[in-house]
Amino acid sequence: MKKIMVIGASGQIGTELVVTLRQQFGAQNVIASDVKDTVKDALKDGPYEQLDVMDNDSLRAIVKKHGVTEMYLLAALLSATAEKHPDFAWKLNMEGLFNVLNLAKDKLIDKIFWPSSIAVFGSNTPKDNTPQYTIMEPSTVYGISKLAGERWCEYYAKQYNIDVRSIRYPGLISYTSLPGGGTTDYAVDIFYSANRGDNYTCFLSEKTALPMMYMEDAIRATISLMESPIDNIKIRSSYNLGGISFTPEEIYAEIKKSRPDFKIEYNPDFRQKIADSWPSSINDQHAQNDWGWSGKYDLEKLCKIMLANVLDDGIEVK
Ligand code: AKB
Repeated sequence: MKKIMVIGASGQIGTELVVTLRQQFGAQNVIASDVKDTVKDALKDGPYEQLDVMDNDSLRAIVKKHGVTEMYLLAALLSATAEKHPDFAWKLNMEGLFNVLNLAKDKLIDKIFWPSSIAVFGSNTPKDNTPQYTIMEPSTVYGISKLAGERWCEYYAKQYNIDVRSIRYPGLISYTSLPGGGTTDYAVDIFYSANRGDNYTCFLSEKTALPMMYMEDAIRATISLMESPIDNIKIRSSYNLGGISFTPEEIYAEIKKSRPDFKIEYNPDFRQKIADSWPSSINDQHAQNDWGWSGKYDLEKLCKIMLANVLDDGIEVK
């Protein structure tokens, strides 16, 4: 019997992932877990465990208590916040991963999902249609932790025969749960301003193209990767995932079609340097070939859904 645990369940990806996993595998078979002691409404229909993933003893006790077989580890500090707290970001991002990898090494769990990011690439990486295998050289704390994490995942997979699977997420766009501390967060924030009727001040410049993805595509990709037959998983570091690439200027133009009075100005801050070091678009041929990946959402579809739903109930779910 599959028992899934999601660590970082209150975050942007975690909330939607838990909801979808519970629909597919049953609410009682998906244990949501987060460092937060209050449980979000969206997570209240199944088990919840308050946990700091760096607390290895508690992690192991919870895994044994529920007989967890699969782990999705989402707890991490993202790019912008990690630059402000480099020591803590390294500690959380790496210790959390080792604690979970060692659960599989000690045969307490069978399978792991761990998210990597486009942040593993750096300014010497080819920017357009960035291939799976290329120059990496990340220049952010977050990117360094993700690249190191990828190497460790592959090492554990090869040395200890562990089934660990991973995706290099682009910027993720969703309305049920806010992102926090990322460089791509502008592409979510902008919809809140548009729907409130405020002007938006963008922290990236108008021409900064970045790979992005609507959350439903990201969740589908994640579960599809995890459910694929083991022989299909050829890459044990992390799979490139492309999504759609656009600039602030382009998303603004798309939003303006439905909100003609909406205004934007550009005031790039420290996050511009981070964005400049990342690819503009990603080649995900390996994900397509190995486990049949294909995305469904383009910029137009994404904007329509976001505008229809952001602030719809007047509540921002954090
Ligand atoms: C961030 O901006 O830090 C994240 C990411 C691309 O991994 N959204």
